[in-house]
Formats: sequence, structure tokens, C-alpha cells
Amino acid sequence: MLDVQAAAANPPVIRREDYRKPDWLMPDVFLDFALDPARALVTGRLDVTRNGAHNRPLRLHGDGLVPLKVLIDGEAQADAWRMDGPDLVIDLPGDAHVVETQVAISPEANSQLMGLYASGGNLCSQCEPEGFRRMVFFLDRPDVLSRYRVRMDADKARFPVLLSNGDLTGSGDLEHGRHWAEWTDPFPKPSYLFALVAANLSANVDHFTTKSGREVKLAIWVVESDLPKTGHAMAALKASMAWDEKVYGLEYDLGEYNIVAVHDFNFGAMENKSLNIFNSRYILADPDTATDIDYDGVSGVVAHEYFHNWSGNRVTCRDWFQLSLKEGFTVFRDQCFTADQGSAAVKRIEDVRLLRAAQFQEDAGPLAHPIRPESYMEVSNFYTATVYNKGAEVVRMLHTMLGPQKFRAGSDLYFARHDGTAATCEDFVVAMEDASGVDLSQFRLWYSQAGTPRVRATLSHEPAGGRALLTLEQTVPPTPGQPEKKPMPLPLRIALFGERSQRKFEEERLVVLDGERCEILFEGIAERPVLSINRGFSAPVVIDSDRSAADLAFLSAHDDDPFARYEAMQQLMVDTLTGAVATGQADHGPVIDAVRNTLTDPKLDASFIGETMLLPSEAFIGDQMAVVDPVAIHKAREALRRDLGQALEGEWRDAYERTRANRFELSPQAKGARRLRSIALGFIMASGASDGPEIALRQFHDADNMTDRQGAFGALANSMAPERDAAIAAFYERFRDNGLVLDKWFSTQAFSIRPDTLDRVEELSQHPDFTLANPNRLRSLVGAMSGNQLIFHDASGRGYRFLADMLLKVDGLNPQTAAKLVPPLGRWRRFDEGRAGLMKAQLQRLLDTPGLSKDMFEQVSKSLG
Ligand code: 0A1
Ligand code: ZN
Repeated sequence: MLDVQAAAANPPVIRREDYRKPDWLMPDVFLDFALDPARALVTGRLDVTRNGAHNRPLRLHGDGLVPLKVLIDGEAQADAWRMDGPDLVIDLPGDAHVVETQVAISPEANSQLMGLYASGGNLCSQCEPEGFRRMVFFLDRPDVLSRYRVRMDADKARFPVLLSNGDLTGSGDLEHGRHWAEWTDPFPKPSYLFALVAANLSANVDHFTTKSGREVKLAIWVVESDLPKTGHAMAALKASMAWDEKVYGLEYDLGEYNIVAVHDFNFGAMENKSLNIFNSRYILADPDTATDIDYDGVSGVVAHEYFHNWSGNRVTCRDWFQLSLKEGFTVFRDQCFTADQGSAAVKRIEDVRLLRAAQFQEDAGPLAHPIRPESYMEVSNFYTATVYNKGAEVVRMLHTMLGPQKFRAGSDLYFARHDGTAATCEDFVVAMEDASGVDLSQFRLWYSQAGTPRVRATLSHEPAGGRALLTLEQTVPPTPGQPEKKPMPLPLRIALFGERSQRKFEEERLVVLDGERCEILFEGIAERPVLSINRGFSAPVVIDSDRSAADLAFLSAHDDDPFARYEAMQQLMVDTLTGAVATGQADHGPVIDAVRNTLTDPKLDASFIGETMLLPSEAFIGDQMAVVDPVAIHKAREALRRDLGQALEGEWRDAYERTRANRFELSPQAKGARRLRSIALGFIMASGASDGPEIALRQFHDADNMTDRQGAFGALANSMAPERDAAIAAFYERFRDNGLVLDKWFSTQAFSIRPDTLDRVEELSQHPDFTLANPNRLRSLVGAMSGNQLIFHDASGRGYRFLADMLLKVDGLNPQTAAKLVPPLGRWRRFDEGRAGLMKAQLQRLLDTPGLSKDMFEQVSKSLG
């Protein structure tokens, strides 16, 4: 049996360079599941063939499995097989055999939510990355593709719905109230894309006709009372199917597409072939319970999983080091889809904000890794912002540098060449290169080098000759294991604006900075130019420039690239805040003027205004500083909020009134108005106006949708006014039976900036509705608290201790989810000695705990560094 403790103390390191093609292939498999929540019997019958000339045995992966039966070509040959740790090793004489094994597993005892598990009384599977081996002995690696026939039987009353991948090829009733179903998937796939569901659920059924005329039945399975909340997901699914046909020429390839929503899920959703399984938070939405952000989450994730049908399933990954091949590309695809459905500018701003919050921090810390990592202990730890979001930026840069036509030619070639196979990142780059004729040798550094490049931009102007000279210099910072870096190709969209004329000189240029330094000459620049650089965030880099507050205010008002306008305002705010923290002095005047300008600009839509008014987060401000001082940052930011609130009180009240809606709509305009309204409310509260809490409580009670309610609830949760307690009680009473909304109740309180937040968080961890077993609930309290800079970094170290206490408890239940919560402790190098010592002490405490999972061991040991 697997010795968990010994394995965890020294988990082996898996290296990309050690990849070897599989010794055995498995073209056809038959699986039989005799289902029961307490004890399911799983039989696998595998047609295996030797791959190449060798005499190595067949090694089937297992994880905690005990073989009840092993048959080779129908016979028990006890001396032909043995257990080697968790794996089953079989000596096979010939080149083709049929191997049959049987094991018993207990879905209801599976708290890791990997493999076959129970959620809300239903049974479902999660196999990516290595969950399949918790159900049956198998070649559980993504480069072994098989055709699956799957039979299952279960109690009919308890589990009326039986689903797997592909098409239903048989079903019927059995004795003792049981029934069976058989599913056959004609597309060869790796084990991580397998799925099985046995459930008591109802479906929202719809149809889609593909461009070549294929009729597809679409079904979203949820508990019956949730059916009214599935409309948005269904609309998103149909829109995604049409978009992939139009933009990539890619069609759906089966007669059915099923989506099942479950409440207990480690990640967002899973793209299993024709049977997606979703965290219910990315399916269920109605105005009363979902915010606009939740609605966007639903459509984005539905699209993401759908797009995987080609970028991930039809062409899959050779090994887990290639994860960004499917994830980076698919995130890029879902980002473009969302941009096309609504406001492209707002979508870009939101994506960049997320990249900076999650990925830039990762790239700057002890867990930094390239989008194609070189090694891992536990691959689950590499479902990161780097692999996903930086991976998407890398694909986006290819799109920018090649242009849409050549990029499309590259993706066509990639899908045509690699359909039905397991590919590598290199294959993707080669396809782009071959189709475009563009040499991408240096571009490959984006796959191998970690760290966020920095670009110093200096602009000089020579009025007499009408010339401007832009000097660009890049550096790529050292990261763990990569002390020296080569310069990367950075596509930078650049424009110059005349300060006096307020006009753009010539057309925007795309400059690819591919060395350490370059100079760009602009001619015909008669007046003082202002630099607009990295427009649209064309490269995922940090720009250092010496643009003055006046230049940034100018760009925030006059740049014709909406992202650049947003960026200029952010930079102005960041400069003001970091200056205030460093000197203790603040001049808020330029920010106030710039905000007034934007807020009252009749040409701008509300959603863009709302994005621009958001102050940079405390974490982001901290990222700009040598040593993070969370208290000083908080004070500086709150002072700016207060001054903005007071100086523009009339404008905020006006915006608040102007955005009042008569009835709920989901149009971009209506969403923008709601967004601006809650932001305005926040500033009215921050101004200290005596009627602030009252306005918020009124909005909270009168709201006919969750966005407005949550906006008011968030504002009240930060306040010391008695209205806060009333809102907390009312919210709980109304939504105590809705798990997804209750998550908001927990997280909003854990995000509060009130000084008693840690007490409240500790109290909430004892609340009867709090549970460590449900990942959403865990993240809503523990994840939220550790993202609350002021509270988590309380100088006493209480926040750190609370997180470590929770991690120790969760690790025994669900190591994958526990390990994801470690990174905030790993940021200790960025803090003062006192805090750093307290953070390290908690990491050390975790590391010293006997029986730590390998998931946690990897994250904690690397974080201690
Ligand atoms: N491939 C999925 C993400 C995912 C990864 C691992 C999981 O295991 C619990 C679940 C989902 C996606 O990109 O959506
Ligand atoms: Zn994905």
C-alpha cells in the first residue's frame, strides 16, 4: 500500500526533460461501474499493445487501489503481476493483450474530490490531472489515447440519470430496482477527459445546429428547483458554439453536449469530452442571487470549457508540462469571445487587473515558473495564473505580432496537423511559424523564462528639428532557478500625442523590442509629445517611465485607446499613493481633477467610467514598494478615497442618481450603470457623509438584483455604523438556504477593513454553515481573509496563524485545495522583519507537520525557499 508519509517527506521531482513516450498503448477500453455511494465496484478491460521494441512490463497507475481481480487474456496469472507502490506492474509476453482488473472504491468517503466522489447525494468524477488512477488501474497519462465504452448500473430511484462521454448506446432496467446505461465515445481521448455522472437531476434541454447541419442536443443538468437559473449558461453555450465556428472555423463533433453542475468542486469546471462537470457557481445565475460579475463568470467559464473541445480535447497535451498549450490558448479564446459579446475595452481592463493581481505576484515570488514549467512534484500545483493567464498573454502576443489572418492560418494548421493527437507547446509555435513565415526562435523564450520583464521608456524632444527620440530598455528579473535572463521580444503598441493640440501624431506603431535596448525616432513632432505606450496592454510587462502627473492626467482624458486611458489614471493613482506612503505627504489634487474629468465626460459609458474610478488594490500598491507596509498603504488609500469622496461629493451623488434603473436588465449599459452606482456609493460612504450608511441600507433593501444588494452590503460591511449589523442579519435570513449566496455572506465579511475583522473571521469559522469540506465555502472565508491585505498582515501574526490552522485541517481532507491557499504566506520576503518572521514560522510549522501531503509539501517548501 501507499505509504503517504514517506511519499510526502521526499516526493520525487518530475522533469520535463525526462519525458519518454509510453511503453504501452491502449487503443480500446471497456469500463464497468457497479455504482453505490459506499462501495462501487469498478472493472477495467484494457486492450493493450506494446509501443516499440522493448521488453518492459506494463505499469498501470493506481492511487490507493487494491486489486480484487487481475486477469490477463481472461486468466488469473498470479505470478505475472505485482504491486509496486501504488502501481500495478504486469509482465506480458506478447505485443497485444487484454488486461482486466477490478477494484472497490468508496465515493462517499472521497473528500479529495478527485476520482469518483459524492456531491449533494449525486456521484460524479473529476479526473484531470491524475484522478483517473483513483478509480481503476490505468495508463493515466495524457499521451495515451483510447476509445471508451462505459457501462454503469445504479439504483434507479436514487440515480435516475446515468451519463458518460460520447453517445448513449444502450440502457435498460435490472433487478432490485437498479438500471444500467452504456455510453460509447468515438473520439480517442486521454483518461483525464473521462467523466461519469449518476444523479438525480433535471435538465434544461436545448438544441444547436452546426454550420454543416449537425443537430446537437444540449442539456444542462441541475436540481429541479435550480432549472430557472440555467438560462444564462445555455445562452452562453450556444453563443460559444456559433463564435468558434465563425472565428476559428471549428464545429462541434457529437450529437450531445451535457453539462452537470455540482456544489463540491475543487476548481471552476472541467471540459470532459461532451460531459462537462461544473462548479455550480459557474452555471447558476438569476438576478436575485447572482451579481453581474457572477453572470460574466458563468458565460466566460461555459465558453472556456466549450472551446476546450478543440483546444484541449481534439488536440490534447503530450504531458503536463504542456498544460499551457491547452489552457493559455483556451483562456485567450474565451477572453476574445467575451470581448466580442460586450465591451472589449472593459474586458481587457478586467483581464489585465487579474493578471497583475495574481500572475505578476506569482512571477515575483518563490513559486515563479515559466508558462511551460521544467519540473514539479505535484502537477495540481501548476494550474496557476502563470500557466493560464500569462499563457493567454503569450498567445495574444502571437496574435498581435502575426496579425489576425496569419494567426488564423497558424491555428488552422495546428488543428489540422495535430487533430486526434497529444501535442506540445513547440508544435503550436511551429504551426504558427510555418503558416506565417515569421521566425519565432526568440519568441520561444516566453515559454522557458519566468519573471515579468520591465521596460524603461525615456522620451526626449528636440523642438527645433521636430524630432522625438524614444529609448526603450528591457530587463527580465531573476527568478528561482533562473538567475540570468535573455532579452525577450516585447510587442509594444506606441503612440505620441501633442500636448497642446491634444492630437495623435501619425498612426500608432507596433514596436517589437527584442534586444536590451532600442531607440525609435519620430519626426514631424512640432510640439511637446506625451507618450502612450503598451496600448491595449500589448505585452505583459511593467513599464517604467518618467511621465509626470500632468502627462498622465492628459492621457487619462485624451488618449484614444481606452485601455491606455485607464492605465494612465491607474498610474497617476499609484504614483500618488506610493508617494504618500514614502513621504507621509500627499497631493491628491491631480487625481481629483482627473477623476472629475472622467466622471463627468458625457462621451464615456458608465462601465468604462466605473473601471477607471477603481483605486488600485492595496496588494498592487504593495507590489510597487521595496518593503510592503500594509498599514501605511491602507491609510494612504483610505485618505485618497475620503478626499475623492469629499471633493467630488456632488458628482458622486449625481452619478448615483443618474444610474438608478427602473427595472433589471442585463445589457452592457445596465451593467455599467450598476457598477458605477455602487462605486459612487462607496465614495459617498468614504466621504464620511452622515447619510451614507442610510443610503446604503436603503439600496440594500430596495435592490431587485444581487449586484445592487451586494454593492451596498460590501459598503456596509466596511462601516462601523449600526446599519452594518442589520444588513448582515437580513442577508443571512434571506439567503441561508442558498449555498452560493451564503458564500458571499462569508467572503464580504472576511474582506471587511473593520479593525475587528479577524475576530469576526474566527467567529465565522465556528458558524454552523461553515465547512472545510466544500471548497467554495472554504475559499469564501479563508481565501478571502488571506486576500485582505490589512487584516491578513495584522502585525500580531494572527492572520497567518489562522490560515495555517485551517490549512492543517484541510490538508487531511483535500490537499489540492489546501495547497492552493499557501501562496499568501510565501510573500514573506516582501515584508518587514517582524512580519516575515511570523510568516516563516507558520510555513515552518506546516512543513514540520508529519504526514503533510505532497501538494502542500511542494508549495510550503518552495515558499520557504
Ligand atoms: N481543465 C480545467 C481545470 C481543472 C483542472 C483540474 C481540476 O481538478 C480538480 C478541475 C478543473 C479548466 O481549465 O477548466
Ligand atoms: Zn481550461
